[in-house]
Amino acid sequence: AELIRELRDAIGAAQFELVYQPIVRLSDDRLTGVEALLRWNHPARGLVSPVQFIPVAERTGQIVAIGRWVLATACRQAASWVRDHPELSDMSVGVNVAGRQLREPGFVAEVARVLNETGLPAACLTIEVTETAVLDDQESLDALLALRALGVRLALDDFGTAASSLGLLLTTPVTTLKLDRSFVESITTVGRQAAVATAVSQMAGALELKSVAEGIETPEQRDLLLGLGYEYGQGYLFSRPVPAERIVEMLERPA
Ligand code: G
Ligand code: G
Ligand code: MN
Ligand code: NA
Repeated sequence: AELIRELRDAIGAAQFELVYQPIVRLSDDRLTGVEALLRWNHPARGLVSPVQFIPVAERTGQIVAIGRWVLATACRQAASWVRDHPELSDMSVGVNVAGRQLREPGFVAEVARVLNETGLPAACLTIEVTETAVLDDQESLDALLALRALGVRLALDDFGTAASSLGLLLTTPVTTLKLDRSFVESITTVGRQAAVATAVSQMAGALELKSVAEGIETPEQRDLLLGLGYEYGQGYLFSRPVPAERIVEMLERPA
């Protein structure tokens, strides 16, 4: 209950912050995008993980206000990167969106308004939803179709961890699959993880979707996933989530 009250005050008190984790092209480690990740600097508790407060905010509906702030902040930031680095016209910023936000009436209109106000090209925004967030309902599907019609990209996050994965590929207009890091963690050439990772990348290829492998921590994992057909990767090997200023440095001094 205390957390709920504190969450209510957190936006006004500017206690939220976004960090950005690079998404790189695996063939050359070049930055091709970032994922925005929310951090809560609580005055007394210190840094509170989204794992702790996002589920609470979803239950209370506070996720809608928090999500609005995340979307506007990430788009404003990305618009400035794209403006200052014209070579970045293909880059995208990934914004995580909870099921409750997606189904909120007016969510698509808000995305359209934020793109318009910040001047961020629609293709430079990737809305990341988990398989479980996209319930098998008309509201979710309508929202995804409308976002896609705006030109926004759609990523299925944590792909492979929920029961409904495959059906969603047929019913939703996703553009990107993000292979969950549980498949990457202990991947070896001969193991079961590699078999699943291969199947996912082949499916992505056949459906003309981008494939991103998450949670890459070692060069061995990178090489293996590249060999299995993954074009993009994300993980501590390339960079932890970092403040916006660090992304600017990476952009201005490419690897
Ligand atoms: O960055 P970290 O590993 O702490 O993120 C933990 C979880 O919180 C991840 O599943 C991530 O998708 C989720 N998360 C991070 N930022 C946001 C956000 O802005 N909105 C939503 N809905 N989830 C987020
Ligand atoms: O669910 P989602 O994919 O949005 O979660 C992103 C989370 O994964 C963030 O909290 C981020 O800090 C975490 N993460 C990113 N890269 C790595 C990695 O290489 N290893 C591990 N263990 N976690 C990672
Ligand atoms: Mn994500
Ligand atoms: Na994930």
